[in-house]
Parts: sequence; structure tokens; C-alpha cells
Amino acid sequence: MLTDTIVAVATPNGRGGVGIVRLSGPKAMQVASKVVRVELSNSRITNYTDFLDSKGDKIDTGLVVFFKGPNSYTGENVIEMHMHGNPIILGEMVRACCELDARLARPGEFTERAFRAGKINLVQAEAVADLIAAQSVKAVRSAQNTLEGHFGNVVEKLILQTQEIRYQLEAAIDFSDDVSSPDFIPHMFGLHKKLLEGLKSLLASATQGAKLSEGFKLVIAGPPNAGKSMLLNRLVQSERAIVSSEAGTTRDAINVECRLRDIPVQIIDTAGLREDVESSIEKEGIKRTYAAIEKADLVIYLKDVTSTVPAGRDYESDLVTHAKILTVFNKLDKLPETNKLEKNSGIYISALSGVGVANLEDAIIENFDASNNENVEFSARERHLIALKKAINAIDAIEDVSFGASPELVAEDYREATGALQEIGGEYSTEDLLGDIFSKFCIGK
Ligand SMILES: Nc1nc2c(ncn2[C@@H]2O[C@H](COP(=O)(O)OP(=O)(O)OP(=O)(O)O)[C@@H](O)[C@H]2O)c(=O)[nH]1
Ligand SMILES: [Mg+2]
Repeated sequence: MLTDTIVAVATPNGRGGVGIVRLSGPKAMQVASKVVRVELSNSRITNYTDFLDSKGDKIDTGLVVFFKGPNSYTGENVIEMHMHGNPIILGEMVRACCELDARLARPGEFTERAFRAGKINLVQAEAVADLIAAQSVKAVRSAQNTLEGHFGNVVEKLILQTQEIRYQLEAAIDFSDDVSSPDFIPHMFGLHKKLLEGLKSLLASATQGAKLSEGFKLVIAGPPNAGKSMLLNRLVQSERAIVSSEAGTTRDAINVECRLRDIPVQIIDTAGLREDVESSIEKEGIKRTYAAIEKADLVIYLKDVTSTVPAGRDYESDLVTHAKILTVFNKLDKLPETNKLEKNSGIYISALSGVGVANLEDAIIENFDASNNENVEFSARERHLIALKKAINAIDAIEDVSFGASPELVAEDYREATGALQEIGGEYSTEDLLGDIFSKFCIGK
């Protein structure tokens, strides 16, 4: 219920110089008037005050700021209490507000209220979460751009273009002379091509933006005992996975988020691929390996350079994935120095000694095409990519003659494209989608 008044600690859990409790809703003023000792009539003015609990006993001293709705983050009356950054003090204040007339906010509820009040669209709400979660300066900048509306504005322009084509088409259908005029088809097809170009270019930059906020998926696959887990540990510089000479050590896929050369990457170590597996756990592990490979942005297929007899089948050639596969030979340290490997193609490393791993990192970054990240314009999410692809698919197959031959069908395709684009900004979003997006926020945001 949006008529509730909500309260939460807005600063991270832990101790610090300042901790902030935030109140928002129709009764925010009423609740605050009982827990501070100053008048809260002037918006955006800071006042020094004692903070009190619900019985009037002093909890702390600090600063209070009143933001009069609609000129506040949520659009409602908002009160921020800047207290000493101790979770006990902040907890006492939250409890006091709840004993008066507020309730504890759900994750993301302040931002959800900003969205519902029309202060920001859904893309901007998501950008708030991405901004808080951003792991690099580039990710911060791109989330800020999205928050400022850069991404949403491009989507908005494309929606207008899509609607414009549909309106012109519908008008022409109503006056059928227009459809048969010689200029009609080239004119409409010109607009169509321009729109498609715009959609595809937005998809390309949004894809880079999504990678920057959600991270590239790098899957390490290969036969058992190739050293996949040791390579994972080497790349993330911590002993995350068990390494052992027993074949079939890794069962479940191990997912580690890290940064390679300042780029967020999810590295996924997987169960070794082999046939004739007895254990049902390992079988399930191998199933998960294939599932991870399917979703990968890049696959490292790791082999033991010393294994002359390939253990069973070589699976590399039948991996099903859109991703590029990098063949990497491990355990270079075990080869005699005289062995001239450079003549063969592939990347040679020793996960044990670290030799060649820097080269491998270069190759990984190059293959992510992360250099494009230099110019990432804005943050984006998987959900936006799906909607953009839906819009493109709706109109991609339209040919120039279709505008004259079946204008009604073309108009319908355009209607579908518009709907898909409108999903991005959340104009017609479902409660499920909103629940899904805001539940991933932290409390207090
Ligand atoms: N000499 C040498 N040994 C290595 C190297 N990398 C891994 N090993 C050894 O190879 C064995 C297997 O390593 P793991 O990392 O567990 O191999 P894995 O590919 O994860 O194996 P599974 O999880 O069973 O599929 C261990 O005994 C490691 O110590 C390397 O670069 N050089
Ligand atoms: Mg392993």
C-alpha cells in the first residue's frame, strides 16, 4: 500500500561517522515531529536536534532534513535523520518510528515509490540499483548516464519513430489513394530502414552496457584433471575451488565474480567432461557444465598439454554455444624446455606456476570485445536486450513492397514493436516484473 509511511536505515549496515534513517509517506511529518525537537516546516533546511524514542527519551543528537513532497526522492514528504553511525542507535530510531505510525520499508521501496509517482521510469529505477552495485568507474559512469535518462531518451525517440510510421501507414490505409502513390513505398521504407538502424545500434550499445553491469560470463570447461579449478583459483587469486589429482573433483559449477583488468567477469569452473560416468552427482555436474557453456560469453576449453592419449572423446568440437571457444593448453611446466610449442596454435599456460596466464587474460579481454567498454554510453540489463530484440524481430522481415501490398499487417508488426519498446520504460509493466526488479534492491533505497 502506497499510503503507508515507511522507514528504513539508508546507510550500509555497520559503523561509521554518520548513519541515516529515512522516513517517507503521508504521515512522515507526524511521526518525525515526535522523534525530533525542531519544527519541520522549511523544506531542505538542515536543523540540529535531539532524537527521541517513542516515549520521548533521548536516543542521540544529529541533523534532520525535511523534503516536502513532491520535491523529494519518492515524491512524498521525506524526512532524513542524520545520526551517529551506530547500528544500535539507528535501530532504535527505526523502532521508534514503527511504534509511532510507520512500518519498515521493503527492499527498494523508496525507489519504487519514485517510479510509481512518475519521478523516474523503470530504466532509471534499475540504474539506481546498478549505480549502487557498480564495480568499476566505468560502470558507475554508465549507470549515472542511464539514471540521467540517456538510455531512456533513445528508447523514447525510437518509440516515437515507431508510432509515427504506424500513424502514417494507418492514415494511408484510410485514404487508399496514398498507398498506391509512387512515392509512398520508398518514403515509408526509408523511415523503416532508419528506425531499424536505430534499434540495432541501440541494441549493440545496450549489450555492452549490460555486460558492464552484469559481467561477462567466462566458462572454464574441458576434460577432468586438466587443471580447470587451479586456473579459476589463479585467475581470481584465491583458493575458491578444490584442486585434486582425482579426476572428477568438481561437481557443481562454481561461480566466482571478479574483475579482470577492471572488467567485471563471472568465472564459472565446471565439472570435467567425460563419458562413462558412474556417479549420478557427476552426471548432474556434467549436465550443468553444458548448461553453463550455452549461456557463456566466452568458453576456455582447457586441456592437459602432456596428455598424449586423449581421455575418451574430445568434446570441444561439439560444444553447443554462441560463445567463442578459446583452446588453452595447461601444465606447460611439465614439458621439457626443448619442446617447441610456439609453432602450434593455441594458448599455453601453467596454472601452477602462472606462466602464460597474463597472455591468457589478454586473450580473454580481447575476446570479450571489452575494448568497446571504453565508450559504453549507459548501463542496461538483460531485460532491455530482450525487449529490443523483440522490437527488432517484429519488424525486421518487413520488405519494401509489404508497405503497398499488406499495409494492415505491417501496421500490426509496428504495433508489436511499439509494445516491446514500451516495456523497457515500464509504461505497461506487470506487478510481477516490478516485484522482481525492486526486490533485488537493498533496504533503505
Ligand atoms: N604440474 C602442473 N599440475 C597442474 C597444473 N594445473 C593443475 N595441475 C594439477 O592437476 C590436477 C588436477 O587439477 P584440478 O584443477 O583439480 O583439475 P580440474 O580440471 O578442475 O579437474 P576436475 O574438477 O576433476 O574436472 C591437480 O593435481 C593439480 O595440482 C599445472 O599447471 N601444472
Ligand atoms: Mg575441478
